[in-house]
Amino acid sequence: MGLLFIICYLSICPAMAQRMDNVAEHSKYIQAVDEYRPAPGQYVNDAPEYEAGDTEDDMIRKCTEHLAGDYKHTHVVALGGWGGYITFHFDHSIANLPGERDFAIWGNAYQEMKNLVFGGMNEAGIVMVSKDINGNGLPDDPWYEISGSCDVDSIGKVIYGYEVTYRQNPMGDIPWTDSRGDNGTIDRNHYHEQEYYPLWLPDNLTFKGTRLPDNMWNLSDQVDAGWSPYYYVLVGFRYGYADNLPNFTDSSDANSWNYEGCGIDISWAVDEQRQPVHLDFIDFVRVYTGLNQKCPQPEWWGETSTEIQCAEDLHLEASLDAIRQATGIQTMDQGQGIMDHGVYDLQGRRANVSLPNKILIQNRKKFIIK
Ligand SMILES: [Ca+2]
Ligand SMILES: [Ca+2]
Ligand SMILES: [Ca+2]
Repeated sequence: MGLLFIICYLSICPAMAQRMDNVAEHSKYIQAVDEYRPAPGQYVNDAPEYEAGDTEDDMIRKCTEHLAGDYKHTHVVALGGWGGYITFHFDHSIANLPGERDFAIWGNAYQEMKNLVFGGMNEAGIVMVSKDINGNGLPDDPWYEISGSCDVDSIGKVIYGYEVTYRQNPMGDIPWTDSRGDNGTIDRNHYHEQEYYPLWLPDNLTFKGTRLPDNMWNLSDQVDAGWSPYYYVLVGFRYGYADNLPNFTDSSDANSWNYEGCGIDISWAVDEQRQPVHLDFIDFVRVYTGLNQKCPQPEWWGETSTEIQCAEDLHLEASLDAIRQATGIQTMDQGQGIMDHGVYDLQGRRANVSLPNKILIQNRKKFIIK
């Protein structure tokens, strides 16, 4: 136990401490994107735009330019068909507050205008969370899926351990095969003339995860054919996904944030056996398209693809307070009343108080100098 504690102490705490200062210096919004691997789709290579010669790192940087910051200054990023994903982080660890939603992901879902169903353009993305256990700032630690409402509302209809592989077919429909022996295509349309296969990624892209039950209903016979000859809707799921429910509870009120519908409680995280896991903090969030379906009309909206625009910590101050309590480390400015005597490093050696970003000890209290 003692050794474990020391390992945890050395690996987790410095990373947390470096991501924590004063509230004013922190943002509740996405700081940067770590990974971007969309599946093929009509918005891929376009949101964000691929330019000749772009590498995967270039596309990740463009995603950061789209998604970092507040809602007014961010732009939609498309994840393409089933399985396509993005991973991002904040400038601090997000705490899991008991009984509360902890972060929200904003997309472009909306309520269909005839109010025939709950939702209408809901392209649910499955959310995953991860904690930077090894403290290296990279998303290379265990991942846990957020168990959304389909797990309880659609028992027997959710496909776990699903897998899809996409093949290149330049400027043509993109073929896919799945782990159940089915196959299909992501179809081209004349609204989007660019290549649909992510041009910076290799052929045979394979994605693994959970497939949510198809949510597309054909309600064409319920609307006036003069208004629209066909009317397809994507019905919303109750909670626990991205790009599933509208960002606002009242579409005419830009302050009516839909925290209930778009918020995620870290306590919903489950392991591969779908058993709850306890996470006190998370450092990385991943979102992948959870639906594998397309609208059959060639002139309609094609494949279902999750889009996200923004994400935020719903309780920034509480996250920072929780980090302070968890680490017991105070962040100090240079010259903030630290006397240059009786200061030690973690190995118990006399230390120079001007050492930046090192955990030091004085009077049995840990602190870190910025
Ligand atoms: Ca929570
Ligand atoms: Ca890591
Ligand atoms: Ca969408």
